[in-house]
Amino acid sequence: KPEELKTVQKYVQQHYAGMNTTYAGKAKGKNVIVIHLESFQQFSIDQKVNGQEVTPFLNSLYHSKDSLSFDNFFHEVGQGKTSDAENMLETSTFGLPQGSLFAKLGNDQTFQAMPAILNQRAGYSSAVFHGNNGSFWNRTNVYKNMGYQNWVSGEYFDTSGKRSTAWGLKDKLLFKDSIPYLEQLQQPFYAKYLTVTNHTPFELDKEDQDPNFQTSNSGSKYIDNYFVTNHYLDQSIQEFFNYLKKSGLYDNTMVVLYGDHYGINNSEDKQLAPLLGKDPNQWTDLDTENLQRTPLIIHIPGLNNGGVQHTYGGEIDVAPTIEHLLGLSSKRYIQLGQDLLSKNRTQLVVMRNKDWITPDYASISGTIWDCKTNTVVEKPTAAQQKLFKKLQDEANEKLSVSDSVNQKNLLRFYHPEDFKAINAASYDYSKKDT
Ligand code: GP9
Ligand code: MN
Repeated sequence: KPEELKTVQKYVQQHYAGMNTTYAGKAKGKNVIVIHLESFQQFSIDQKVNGQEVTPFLNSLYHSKDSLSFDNFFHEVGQGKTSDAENMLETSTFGLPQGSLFAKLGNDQTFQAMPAILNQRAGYSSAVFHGNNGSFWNRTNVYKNMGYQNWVSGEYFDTSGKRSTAWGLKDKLLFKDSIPYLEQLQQPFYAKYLTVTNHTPFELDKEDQDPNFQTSNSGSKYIDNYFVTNHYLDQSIQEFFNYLKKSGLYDNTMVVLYGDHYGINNSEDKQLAPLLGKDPNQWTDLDTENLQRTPLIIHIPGLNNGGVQHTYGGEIDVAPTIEHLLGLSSKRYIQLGQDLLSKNRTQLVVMRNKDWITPDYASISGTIWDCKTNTVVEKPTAAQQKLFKKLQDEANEKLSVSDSVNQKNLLRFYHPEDFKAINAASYDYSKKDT
């Protein structure tokens, strides 16, 4: 066992935050559907344009008492964008400091990821549904190494002509055309949907646009288009929920929805500001950082005691949260996140570039901001200096532990209880004639 792995194990033991007994096991035995909302940011939740809600259905899920929703949840991706988000949700480790982990290491990496954990601990089958080519972000190789049983990518669907945008099958069609495959999955299942239509440059054919929705006139075509594809994404989710209810799957399924990263680049911030009720001339780097929130909505039919949670967390924290909701302890795994529902968690969100944010302060490119006043901390007291150093050290440590795990492929040497190593060769994703 290498020395590095001992250091990692010690870190994980020391940072294990436990679970929240009010919610642990609340989704035990249920199917899990993770819906990756491409480029969908928190500011769109409850946002109105021309007096109209942009995403009325997602808003209703967000506010449902059957949902655990998070309003201080941040994306933590690096250059691997979607693939970094996926990596965090599946493994509770970060992407790489440069490039995409999926692309750079995905061929040979030892993963102890959600599909395999849920399969081996609780008999879940698994599948990913996506409207783009299977090879994008090296997914075919990565998913085999993660133990995904089914990878239903663009090759499985009719993606011709107006059925697709530049990024693949349009979301409404993805949900609809996936149903025959979804219905073949043995329950309980762990299924992931990667949407694509709400992807920059947010272009959508007229006939797919809701004639009753009038978008903004912000001066930025990205922003105006963004609300149009947000609205389309919202309708696609609503249609999928209608199917889940009609088929009866709904009652026995936990649906986890999350935004993978920003869609609106900071070059558009000044045009966005008025729509968010802000003065563009007063826009700060902290305002930009605050926009890195993406929604996380965990919808558990019948939960009844959910609500909007204000804890500060990020994508790294989702896997242990899901495991605990399913009644599975995460303690035995090398997972760097902390259950978002735990009362003992540290509210320090670490970004891939070593920036960080807490409820009180944020570090952005080495400058410390006071989150309450939206100003730079010009003259920190001795106590503040000590605190900022402690937070930065903690952030650096978390990233370096993650990098050591991933860059040295340390999980090769780690054998959690009841976990059998994945044999990638045993998965065949080619489309079979049925
Ligand atoms: C491509 C899609 C987009 O298949 O997942 O990835 P992104 O460009 O957001 O990283
Ligand atoms: Mn993405």
